[in-house]
Order: sequence, then C-alpha cells, then structure tokens
Amino acid sequence: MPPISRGFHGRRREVAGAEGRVPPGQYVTGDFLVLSAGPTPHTPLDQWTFSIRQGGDVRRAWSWQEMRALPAETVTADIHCVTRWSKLDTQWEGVPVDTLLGQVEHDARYVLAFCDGGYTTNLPAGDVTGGRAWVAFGFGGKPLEPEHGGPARLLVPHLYFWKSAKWVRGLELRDEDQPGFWETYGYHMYGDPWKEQRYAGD
Ligand SMILES: Nc1nc2c(c(=O)[nH]1)N[C@H]1C(S)=C(S)[C@@H](COP(=O)(O)O)O[C@H]1N2
Ligand SMILES: [Mo]
Repeated sequence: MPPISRGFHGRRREVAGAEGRVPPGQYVTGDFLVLSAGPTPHTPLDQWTFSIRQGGDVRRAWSWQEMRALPAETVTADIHCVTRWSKLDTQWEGVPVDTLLGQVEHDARYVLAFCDGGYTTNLPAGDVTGGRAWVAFGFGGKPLEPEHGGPARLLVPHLYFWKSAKWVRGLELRDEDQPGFWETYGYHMYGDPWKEQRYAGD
C-alpha cells in the first residue's frame, strides 16, 4: 500500500506517523483553523450553566464552578473537519459526558447539543457515552480560546468535527434523531469520517 502522503503537496504536509490515522479525503494540517457559522459569543462564567434537558424540563444543571469541580480527563485525539483538514494529537482537558449523563436517569436514544449563539448538532446517545465525548474547557494546556468554543465545547473526536459543538450549554435528551444546524443544511446525520459520511446519502 502506498504511503497516504503520496501526491499531497503545498500545505498538505507529509506527517511522520500519520499512516492509518487520516480518514479518506482528508489532509493533515498543523494549523488550528476557526470555523464558525456566526459570531463568537461571550457568556460570563457566572452566568454559564450546562444543562441536561428533556421534553422542556431541565433534568440537571451545573454551574461553571460545579462543572470544574468534577473530575476532568486529559485527552489526546485526532480531529477531522468535513472541509477536509485533519489535525493529529490535539490535547484537550474536559469532563467526560459519561459523568454528566450518568447523573440523569433516562433511556433517550439521541441527544441534541445546544449552544450559545443557537448552534445545534445531533448525536446518538451511545456516541457521547462510553468514554468517547467530553465537555472540554482546555486545549494544549491552556483555557480553550473563545474562537475555538471557550469556555467549553463538546469534543467528539470520532465523528466529523462539526459534531463537536462550540460554546456548548447542554444536551437535550430525545427519543428521535432531530437534525441540528448543519444537518438541516444537508450534512450527514451521523458523520463518520472513516466512512466519509459528509452529506446526507453518503
Ligand atoms: N457553536 C458552534 N459550534 C461549532 C461550529 C459552529 O459554527 N458553531 N462549527 C462546527 C464546525 S463545522 C467545525 S469544523 C468545528 C470547528 O472548530 P474550530 O473552529 O475550533 O476549528 O466546530 C464545530 N462546532
Ligand atoms: Mo466543519
């Protein structure tokens, strides 16, 4: 099998150790690009909450202080944007979503992440549990920059990065899979980068 870097040129860098880690149709970049559908919101931390909602009720909510008092993990992950850049070995700090959903008794099959600014994205509940998703507030050993979703964003590295909702403020528990912001515009409901699930029908 030829090295995956063959044929890449320009800023599509060859990266040692990238073999087998870059999904089809992606190139590796060292940059951390900013992709936002709107302006960067700036919610003061004393007004920030993270809530689990269901059917119009708030099932559980954490203040910023309460969130930061929960045990956090350091996560190293490769991230894959649907616009075809991948960034390897990104380092995050965050609270596992398992810890949060573990405090709410439910049998919902889906979640819809909601954010300051109105962005939403949908995920199966099983994809934000099992140690595969975090509410991340640190990046590269520093507080997460506002442009990248600070104070806190969802981190779901095994799906295309649009599922990693910036400025996340909570999860809505749902029985049905309701499309979020980009999904309404034709992006894939699930978004597995290894299956190139970029658009509906992929
Ligand atoms: N709230 C919110 N979250 C978002 C987005 C957005 O526009 N608003 N863009 C998504 C997309 S398409 C991508 S690729 C990543 C980009 O994250 P970054 O700007 O930190 O690179 O955030 C995702 N999360
Ligand atoms: Mo994206």
